[in-house]
Amino acid sequence: MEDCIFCKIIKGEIPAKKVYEDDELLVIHDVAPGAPCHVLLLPKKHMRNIMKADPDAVKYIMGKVGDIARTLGVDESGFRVVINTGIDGGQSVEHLHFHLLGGAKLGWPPC
Ligand code: DGP
Repeated sequence: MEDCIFCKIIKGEIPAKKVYEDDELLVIHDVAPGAPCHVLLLPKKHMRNIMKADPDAVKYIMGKVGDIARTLGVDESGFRVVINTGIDGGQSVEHLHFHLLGGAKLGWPPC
C-alpha cells in the first residue's frame, strides 16, 4: 500500500519546514496555516487517527507540546492543540496529527 502524505514527509520524500524531530515525533509547519503560528505534530509511526492511536505515542506527543510551544514563542501568549478526527471532525489526512495553533486570538466555537 502506498504511504500517506505524512509518511512521505517523515521519510523525507516530500519536503517540509521542520520545527523539531526526534525518533518518535516530527513537527512541521502546516502548508496552509490557519493562524500566524500553525504547526503539525506527527507521530512517526503511522496511525490513522486518534481512535486507532497507540496511547503511549499520544502521551509522548502531548508531553512535548509545552517544549514546542516554547520553541515557537507562543507559550506565554497561549495556543490551541486540535486533533481533527473523521468526517465531522474535518480530518483530511489519515495519519494522526496534532495541530498547534497560536500567534493571534483564536476564534471559538468552531460552528
Ligand atoms: P486535517 O484537516 O486535520 O487532516 O489537517 C491536515 C493538515 O495538513 C492541513 O491543515 C493541511 C496540512 N497539509 C496537508 N498536506 C500537507 C503537506 O504536504 N505539507 C504540509 N506541511 N502540510 C500539509
